[in-house]
Amino acid sequence: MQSAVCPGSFDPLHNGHVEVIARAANLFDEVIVAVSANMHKKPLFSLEDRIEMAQETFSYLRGITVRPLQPGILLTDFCKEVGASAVVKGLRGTQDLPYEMSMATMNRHLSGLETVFLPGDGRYSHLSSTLVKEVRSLGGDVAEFIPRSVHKRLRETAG
Ligand code: COD
Repeated sequence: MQSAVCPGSFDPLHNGHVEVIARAANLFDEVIVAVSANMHKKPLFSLEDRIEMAQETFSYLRGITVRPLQPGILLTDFCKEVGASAVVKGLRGTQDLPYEMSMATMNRHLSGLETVFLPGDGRYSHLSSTLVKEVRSLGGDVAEFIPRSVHKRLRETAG
């Protein structure tokens, strides 16, 4: 059985993430969505909320589970613990490549862990969690960019 990890902060999850993770589930027997607790900035949503939103979003897809990526844990160690042979990352465009290449190369040097890059769908290439939060905080409508469970919680959070 081939398992892969899709890691991220997912603060919050948006449709660019969802599309890449759903495609990863077509390539691997099992996909583990690893929700990172370790963020440099204070997150808008707690780790528990981010996990719940991901669980609600992916509940209709087979082979996807959601787990916390606790602070102080290397992604390579997490992958070993859950038995994953690869990390799957989405690329919005060439701007993502330098940073993602550094992480992929570091992970391969650390433990032989491979990274599979999937080109993000052009419909979502403008999406980032930061932009979704900013537009929402200024009163913009972000419903078409995020899963329903995220939209519900954003409304509760931001009024
Ligand atoms: N379209 C397609 N894919 C997208 C889009 C989009 N519009 N937006 C984001 N993505 C993909 C990217 O591949 C991104 O990496 C992933 O979704 C997650 O996005 P974010 O923004 O939620 O996640 P980040 O960048 O905050 O996550 C960083 C990690 C948690 C992956 C990273 O810090 C990490 O691996 N941490 C573990 C500790 C560790 O091992 N550190 C050393 C790494 S070498």
